[in-house]
Formats: sequence, C-alpha cells, structure tokens
Amino acid sequence: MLDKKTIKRVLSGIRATGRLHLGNYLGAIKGMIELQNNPDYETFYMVADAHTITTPFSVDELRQNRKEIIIDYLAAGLDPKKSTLFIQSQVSEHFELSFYFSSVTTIARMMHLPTYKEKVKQYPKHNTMALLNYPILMAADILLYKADLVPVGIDQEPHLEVAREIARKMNQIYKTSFPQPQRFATKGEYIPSLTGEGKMSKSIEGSYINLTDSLDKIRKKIRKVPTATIAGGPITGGIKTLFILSEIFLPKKTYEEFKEKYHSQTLKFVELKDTLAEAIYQELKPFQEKRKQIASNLTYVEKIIKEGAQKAKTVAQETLKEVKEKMGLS
Ligand code: AQP
Repeated sequence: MLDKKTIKRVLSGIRATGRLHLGNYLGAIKGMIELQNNPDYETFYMVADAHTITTPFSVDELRQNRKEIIIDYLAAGLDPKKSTLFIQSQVSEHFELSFYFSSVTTIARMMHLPTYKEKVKQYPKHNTMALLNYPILMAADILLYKADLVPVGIDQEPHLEVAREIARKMNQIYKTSFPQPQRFATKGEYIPSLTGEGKMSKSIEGSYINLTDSLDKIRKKIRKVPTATIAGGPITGGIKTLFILSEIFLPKKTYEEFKEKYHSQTLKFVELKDTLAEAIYQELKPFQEKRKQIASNLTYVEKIIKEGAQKAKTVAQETLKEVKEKMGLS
C-alpha cells in the first residue's frame, strides 16, 4: 500500500473557447492522461470556464463548450474513477483564493507578462482587469489543490512562475504551506502553427487541426502548410511544423527517411503531407468514435460534472480555511 503522504497532486485545465486542437491534446491532455494513470498522483482536471471570459466570448457558446470539454476529456481517456473532472466556476473557492493572492501580487508584475501583452495586442478593446488577473486566478486554481505538478504546454511557463512566486510570498508572509508547482512537460509541449508562424492556436484561423477533424479535412489543412523554401535548406516555417508533427506521429524510420530525402533534395512534399495526415487521423479516430458515444449520453456527463464539483470543493474548502485563518480572516 502506498503511503497517503507520498501521493502528489496534479491540476490542469483547458479554457472553454471551442473545440480542442492537436496543440491542446499533445501539450496538455497527453500529460494529463499519463499522470492520471500513475498511482503516485491524485489528479484534478477542470474546464477553465472562468478563464474563458478573459477574452471576448459568446454566452451561448460558453454554456455549450463547458460540457464539450468534459466530453473531450472523457473521449481522450480521462477517467472519472481516477481523476476529478470538474468545471472551475462551480467551485467558487477559486475566486476567493484568487482575491487573497492578488494582495501579494503587483500590477507591474502582471503587466509585464508576455502572455498578457500578446492578448492585449490580439484584443486591444478587451484589455480588462480579468485579463490582467488571469495568472493570479491560475495560481489559485493550482494552489487551491496544493498541486505539485501541472501538465500544460510551454506557453504556460510564465504563469507557472507567477504561481511559484505567489506560493513563496504566501508561505513567507502568512506561513502557509503551498508547494512550488512545476510544469509536467510532454513531447508535444510546443506544437507550431500550420501557417508556419507561432503556435497552433484556437483563435488563429488556419493554424490548427481539431481533434474532431475528418481525414479529408486534415489532409486539406496539411496540404496547405507552406513549404516554399530553398530546397534542402534550413528547416524553418511550415517545413519545421511538418517535421515536428512527423516526429510525433510517424514511425521513427519513416520520419528519418523523409528527413533524409529533404536534405538530399528528393522529397516530394505531397507524399510527406499525405502520410502525415493519415497518421494523425489514425491517432484521432478512436477519440472521435468514443466522443460520439459519450456525447449521446448527456445524463452520464452531467453526473460526472456534479460529482467532480463536490470532490473538488472538499479539497478546496480545506485549503481556503487554512489561508483565511493564517491571514486573519476567520
Ligand atoms: N500549440 C500548442 N502546443 C502545445 N500546447 C498547447 N496548448 C495550447 N496551445 C498549444 C496547451 O493547451 C492547454 C489549453 O490551453 P488554453 O486553456 O490556454 O486554451 P486556449 O487559450 O484556448 O488555447 P489556444 O489554442 O492557445 O487558444 P487561444 O488562441 O484562445 O489562446 C494549455 O496547457 C496550453 O499550454
């Protein structure tokens, strides 16, 4: 039997901004599954619906997407018997802790974060306090469960640094017992965009492959990846995207053969692209089939959401109680 005390906690979440893409799957969900299946960890995975309102959103879509992400989690292999699956806004302790954390965080620190600056550039008319507070709420999400590990993509590293800073300050000033959460990295911690510039992202049209895309759709998207370059030259832009995805999805030998052909200037890109499209689809097919089954049983999904909120709340309340006592708030 494992000593209860050696079990570490894990927290991760995905915003309810739409259908999941390969970046979300490889950078976050794969790591979430790996840790769920490791008995040394207790895993908490949420739908970050409150984080969704930090950028422009539609009320109806948000309502629907909260459930869709839970269905995605289940179809991808998250198991409610092993992981607590819940919706962030149903555990109000996240917001309370976030407010307490904001008292140890400066405005300047938040304004200098690259993620904040990027989002302001993307949505100049939506420079809200919620957006500025995003990393504080994320720190609360993680530390409410005293999570040691956070399976997320590399783009989230600056936010994890903020969470560690907040944990240190809280422990120093109020003698709380927060851990220093670390990112759990996967092989796909950074999936580049199909456009060849930046990362694969839901909000950038033409950049992503959805987990629910058909073979035909995947093939069309991959065929559009720009490959115009000096033949056999440095691997950059769209070609880099193709090779990163190939390394993940193709057998090692096939990947190396394509690379060799590229360097010897004998590669037919359409051949690489179609082989890659097929391999991606084969990996996604079981997910797509399972997703259809789960989506037709919404009573089951609702039950998981309800039970998840109750389980998460029990842990959340314990931490909040400790923080309030130590901060002189109870
Ligand atoms: N391209 C990526 N490569 C690896 N991991 C990625 N993640 C996102 N993009 C990549 C990881 O997926 C998880 C969920 O991200 P999120 O909650 O930030 O969702 P999001 O913001 O909706 O993701 P996008 O696609 O980047 O959306 P927009 O365009 O709206 O900002 C995280 O663990 C993230 O690291």
